[in-house]
Order: sequence, then structure tokens, then C-alpha cells
Amino acid sequence: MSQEMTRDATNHDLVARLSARLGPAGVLTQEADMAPYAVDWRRLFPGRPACVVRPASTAEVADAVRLCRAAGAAMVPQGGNTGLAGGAAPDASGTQVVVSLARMNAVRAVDPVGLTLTAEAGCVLGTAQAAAEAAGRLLPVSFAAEGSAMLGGVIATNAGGLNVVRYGMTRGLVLGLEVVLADGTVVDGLRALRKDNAGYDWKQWFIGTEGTLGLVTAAVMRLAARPRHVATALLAVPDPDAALRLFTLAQEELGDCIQAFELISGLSLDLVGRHSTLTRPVEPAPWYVLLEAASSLPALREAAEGMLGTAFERGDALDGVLAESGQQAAGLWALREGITEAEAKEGRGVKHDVSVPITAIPAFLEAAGRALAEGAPGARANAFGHMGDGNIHYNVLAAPDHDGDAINRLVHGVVDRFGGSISAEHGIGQYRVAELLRHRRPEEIALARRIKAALDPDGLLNPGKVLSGQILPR
Ligand code: 2HG
Ligand code: ZN
Repeated sequence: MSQEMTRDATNHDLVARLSARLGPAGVLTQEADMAPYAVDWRRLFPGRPACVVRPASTAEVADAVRLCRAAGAAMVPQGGNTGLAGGAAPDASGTQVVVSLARMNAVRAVDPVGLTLTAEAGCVLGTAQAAAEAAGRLLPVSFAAEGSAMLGGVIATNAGGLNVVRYGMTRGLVLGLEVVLADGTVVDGLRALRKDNAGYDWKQWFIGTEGTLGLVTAAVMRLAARPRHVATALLAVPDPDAALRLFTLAQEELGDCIQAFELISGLSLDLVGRHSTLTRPVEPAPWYVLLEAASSLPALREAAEGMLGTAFERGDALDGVLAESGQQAAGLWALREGITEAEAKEGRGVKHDVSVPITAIPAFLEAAGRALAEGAPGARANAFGHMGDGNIHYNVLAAPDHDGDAINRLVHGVVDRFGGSISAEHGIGQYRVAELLRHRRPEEIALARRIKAALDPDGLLNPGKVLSGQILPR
């Protein structure tokens, strides 16, 4: 029998077993049905799964994992498939099983007093946020793809987003986790405890490891009080140094009320203007800051106005608008959240999701700009991101003949000089595997491999993601 025939026979057998256990609604095998699961959002990694399973309960996930393992089939966990690094897409071998958590979408409980929300992995982030809001509380994770991203993926990628400056990354918001291990064991750690130092905090092994160590099936998330007053401002600024001074000013004047501090380049808003009907309500400028503060105390607006007044006096803000209503604030956020789609419509984008110390951002932007002009003439930097977290999306609009890998190396080389990270919030997926190996110490990679070998000895959980088989010299 040829290799292909053996593979088809194995697949056929596995699909039959999975169908017997999950029922016809739980297994997709037709190419058209599988198409949305077969490729990442950016369509950089087109794959071909053996099948897509859609378990409806933790027990079904566990059984699907056992069946796949018995057949030696690799599994690719998938939520809303909104990731930007290809972490949830299968390869093109036709042998991998996509495990979609989409049917496990219940919000199981909201506790407005204990400030927790328990939900399943396939619950859309926006749905979880709405459930918290209905109880008068806030689920603080927020980003542009929240209408499709699912909680399991948010956790598996340790997603960042727009409010990290105040609430931290997803990791700090997960109180309890339920996971299915590579051998099908269900580990139920759905404890709604704010303090729990009893032994290893094992849930951290599954947060940000992109489904390579186990499958997240449910979680208890920490909620926050919902601030009653929000002040949102878009400011035109002359340069990133002025933006950094504004960040300091905002910390002094608004302190712990700052919940977003975003830096946006002029080019970013040009792209949004070109590819959507949105218009900027401030003068054209080289850079912008989108600042949001929130508090339950009514004095917030006065404090925000005072801060903006000082910013104008000092010349750090050239023009600006402080939203008068929730609707106007949403309009300002639409500009910021429209950048990714506008960039995709503009053409080829070589993305970077880097972090450097906050104070180094102006110098980093300057150095990266110089390196790009020298190493990839004609390419344009579309820089924007979460300045308050030191996280810049230094995306490069490149022509078809620009070498994307070379641009990655060039930008990440500058990141190294500033002691930064090559992935601040999007993860490694498939997109950054080689770069991870290049930028993390061999001991760190070796340590990660030991954990991988302990939890997934057969290498069946999301192979090819985060870690590859090789160690490159640094
Ligand atoms: C954002 O900050 C997202 O809007 C997407 O992390 C960034 O498109 C990107 O590169
Ligand atoms: Zn981002």
C-alpha cells in the first residue's frame, strides 16, 4: 500500500470512530465545511485537516483526544480562529484533526460579589463581556477581534489587548482552569479562588502555550468593578517623545485610572481613512495618542480636562478631542480598531508584535525606521500599538519582492538591542517559530522542550507551533 493509501485508511478509520462517539454534528469531513477551519485569519497558512471535530462537552473533548491519540493523529485546538500568528491552523498534510471548541460556548456562572465568571472555551469573548456587563461588572480583556475570538483561544494565547495597562494580560485574570491533557485526562481546576498557593500553579502551563501542552475547555475569570465614568481622548502629537511625556503626565494626573494608552502613527489613520468610511476628528499629524481613563468617581472628567490642558500648554498635544458621549468614544475606538483590517486591505503586511521598555519606544521607533530604510528600501512602517505596555505593532507594508524573513530579522535585531521581546501579545504560532529560536536562549528553549516532552510525549498536540524540532545558534 502506498503511503497515501495507508494515510487515507487510517484517517477513514479514525473519522469513523470519532463520528460514532460525537455524532454527525460533531465531525466535519467535507472540504467546503472544513474550509473556514483550515486556514488562519490572515490566510498565510493554508492547511488541509483530516477532519474537524466539534465536541459539545468536556467529556467529548476527552474522548476525541483519546481516539486521536490511539490513531497517532495530531490535534490542532481551535477557537474563533482570529489569531495573527497561525497558531490554530492545521498543516497541509491531511492528517491533523482540528478540535474546534466552538460548541462549548456556555457562560456557566457569573458571581458579581465574588467578581468571577465561569465560561466554556468556545464562549465568544464579546458574549462573556456582555454577561459580565449584565451583572454590572467588567471582564477586562478587550481587543478588536472580541466579537469572534473565543475564551479558550484568549487563554491559550495569553491575549493582551487594549486594557493591559490597567488590568494586566489574560494570565493574571485566569483564576481557575479546566484542561484536557494529551492522554485524554480531564484536570478540573475550576476554582473561583482569588488566593491559591497550594502547590504548583499548573494552570500557567496552559496559558500562552497555544494548545501545545493541553486543551483548555473552561475557565474561571476574574472580573473587575465596572467604572461609572469613562474619559476617552484622541490627541494629535508631534512625535513619540511627546507621546511618552504625555504618558508620564497621564500617570501623574490620572494615576491608576488610565486604562488604555495607545500610540497610533499618521500612516495608520491614513490607511483607515482610505479603506473605510471613518474619518479622524482631529488635524492630520505624524502621531496620535488614544487615551482612556475610567473611574467610579465623578471627578474623572475634570481631571482629564486638566491633564489635556497641560498637554496643550506644553505643546505635547497639537490638537485633540475628548469624547462627549459613549458613542463618540466608540467612534474614536473604531479608528484604532480598524487599523488591522485597513492594513490587510492595503496589501502585504509583514507584522511584528514587539515589546521594549516603555521609555525606549521613541528610540526604538527611530532605530527601526533607520534599519528599515537601509535594509528594505521602499518598505513603509505602519507602527501603532499599546504604548502603555511597551508593545508596538511595527508592521511593515512591503512590496511583493521584499524578503519578509529578512524584514523580520532586521526589526527583531533592533528589538534585541533594546532588550525587548519578539512577541508581546500575539504568541508564536507558526509565524514566529524560527524567530523564537533565534531570540531565546538555548537553555530557555531546552527547558520548554522538557515541559513539552513531559506533557505531550508523543508530540500530538499542535505540532509545529511555538517550538520546532531544531535549535538554531543565537
Ligand atoms: C491590535 O493591537 C491587534 O490592534 C492587532 O493586536 C495588531 O494587526 C496587528 O498587527
Ligand atoms: Zn495589539
